[in-house]
Amino acid sequence: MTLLPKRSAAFAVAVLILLFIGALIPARADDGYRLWLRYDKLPNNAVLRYRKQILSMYVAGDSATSSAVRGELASGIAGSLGERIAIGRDAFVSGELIVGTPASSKVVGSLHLERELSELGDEGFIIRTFRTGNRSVTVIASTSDRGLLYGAFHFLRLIQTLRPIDKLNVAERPRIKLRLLDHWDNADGSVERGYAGRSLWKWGELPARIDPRYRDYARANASVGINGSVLNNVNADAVFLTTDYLQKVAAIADVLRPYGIKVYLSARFSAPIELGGLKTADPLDPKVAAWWKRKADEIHELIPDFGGFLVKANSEGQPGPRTYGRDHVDGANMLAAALAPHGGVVIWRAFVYDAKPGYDRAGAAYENLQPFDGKFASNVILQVKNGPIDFQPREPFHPLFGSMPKTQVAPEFQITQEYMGFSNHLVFLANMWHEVLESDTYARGLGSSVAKIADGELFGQKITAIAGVANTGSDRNWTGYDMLQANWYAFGRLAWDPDATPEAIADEWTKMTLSHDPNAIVVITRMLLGSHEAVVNYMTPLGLHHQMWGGHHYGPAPWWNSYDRDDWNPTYYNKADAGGIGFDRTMTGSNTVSQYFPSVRDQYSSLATCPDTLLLWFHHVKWDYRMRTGRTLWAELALHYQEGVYWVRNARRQWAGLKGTIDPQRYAAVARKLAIQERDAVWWKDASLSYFQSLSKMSLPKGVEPPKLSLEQYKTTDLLDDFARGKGNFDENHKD
Ligand code: BDP
Repeated sequence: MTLLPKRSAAFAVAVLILLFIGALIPARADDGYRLWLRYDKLPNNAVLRYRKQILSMYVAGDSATSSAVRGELASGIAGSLGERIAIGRDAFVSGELIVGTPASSKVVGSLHLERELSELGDEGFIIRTFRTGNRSVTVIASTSDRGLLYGAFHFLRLIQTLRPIDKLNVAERPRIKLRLLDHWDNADGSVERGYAGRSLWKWGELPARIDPRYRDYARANASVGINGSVLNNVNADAVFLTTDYLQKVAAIADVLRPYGIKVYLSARFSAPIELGGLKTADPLDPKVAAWWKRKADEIHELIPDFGGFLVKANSEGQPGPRTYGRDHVDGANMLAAALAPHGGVVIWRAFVYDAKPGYDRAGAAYENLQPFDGKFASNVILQVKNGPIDFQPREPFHPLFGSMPKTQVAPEFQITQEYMGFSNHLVFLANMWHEVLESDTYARGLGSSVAKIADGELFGQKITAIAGVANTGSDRNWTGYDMLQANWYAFGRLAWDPDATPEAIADEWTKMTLSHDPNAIVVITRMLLGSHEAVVNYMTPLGLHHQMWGGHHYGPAPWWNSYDRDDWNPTYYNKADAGGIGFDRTMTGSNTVSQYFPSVRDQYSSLATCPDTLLLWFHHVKWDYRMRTGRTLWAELALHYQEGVYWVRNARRQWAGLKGTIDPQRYAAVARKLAIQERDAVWWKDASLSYFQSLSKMSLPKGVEPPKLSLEQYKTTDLLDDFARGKGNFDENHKD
């Protein structure tokens, strides 16, 4: 036996120790920055399978988008397979991955794909395996470089989720044309309803310095097909329309452009007064229209592919055409005329509600906008929130979907969790959005889903759109909570295909972002898929809505009645008293239910057919009303709250079982968040039940844990404390 010299022996021991440690730590610490585009080396068997399929790669074209595609595929494949990939020759050589348009690539040009590709549009793509004899190549083809970009990300997703790639035959096109992220970011770097740090846009240093993060933001969006970003808050500051700011916006647009993303701005309707020195912003005043026209020209000079304006008008104190005695159509069409020569659009929000005696806020947007169906210019889109009140944990679909067949109606979802525990609670929103998108409006009889309205299938609108209010910020992991990256991802996937299932999205995201461990995948996807129902249960079960603490909207406050505007008070929505609880929106109440098409209206109107999930949305029900289960409404309500709490407790336990299969940094971060969520879920249940019990005077059913504090304590304690803000001593704050 040869003895190693002393130094090499020590070295060998050190290596062995490192290897041993390496074997114990499943994955190195991960701060979440890379989102679902991690490109870490795949399990060995997958590497072996994929390697012979991707021996070389050829990406045709020399546009900025083609080099983005080249860079992404090179790093994605190299990372996943653990070795660099050879540069290809655009030839039928075995194992070559060829990416190009019929015009830019010899091989793609020879395959006669033109007809098929043109049917998929300029964002669609084909990924297909072609064989001659024993040679096979994989082709990613599109009519445009943008289509290639989406194809490349699709291909990378197949690898990251360990799907077979030896017999590919994929043809995809996005169902919705404008797939937008709305940022509610302010010029001072703050983000309205943002829970992930500061704004991504560093206005102070733009346009001179370009934060490298903008590019990673663009990559993430492109990877899920998002093709537009509205950079600033709907409560808009006119400063964004100054030349100074437009130059900054142009610098961001330059970074996003290669990734197929256009920039849009929220426009303050009174900007002609604030910036132009005019006396009015009356849309019918020729000077006002001329000012906007000049502004649109200036913007397009700087940003030739500028997307357009998003406008919150005459809503929550914002100026709008009605400020000057005009209507929504006057306002929207005037702006649309300024943008039309440049191909820009106006996205007009339907979130308009004015309190008046005896009114029902749930019906306000319909009353305000529906009469204008067919009157908007062809480049105006009406952006309609779901739901009819305001991004609540559960609402029925908005009655404007289906009732404006001659208008381009676009759904607006909220990715940031203003009403669902900020960036503290795990809520996979794909389930909620899917529920809305699949809802049948009956606008043209059975099968008239919101999805078919959004994608233009039902009414044939030319411009279709969908928007999500972003949950991104300057936090290293982008969304403040690693698990909530899933909602950014899911929004993009549903915008691309509104019929995509939450199950498929959860599965993809988990494999790409967190783990390939089979048990971890089962546990995490189950957590994701159950999370929305859980939050509905512990916050607003059985159709309750708008029960949150005023201002920040974090904790529960069903007793809250101190706002002058009644429709900002939770008591206005729960209408709880000694007799019962719920908002009667049927004929005997506000009759807002009549805004729906007859089949839906009838279903919701009748206590016998209204689903339990929307019961208290449409009906005021006695506490001792017998539910389908045979239990009283009171007992059912209490058990739903409890169910939500049980779910979170169980999720915590399940997560604890994953220790060692998830990298330690994200494992610990998620565990902390789940601890906050459990504390909050218990609080929501206890505070809500304490208040409702003070009215129902009924005792809690078996199985429901009694509240620990008095109603007075819940009323005077703000749940948004240091613990919820992630400050203070975690262990002291939370003992189990
Ligand atoms: C409400 C938010 C408020 C937004 C408003 C809107 O509380 O911050 O400005 O929606 O969408 O939910 O305009």
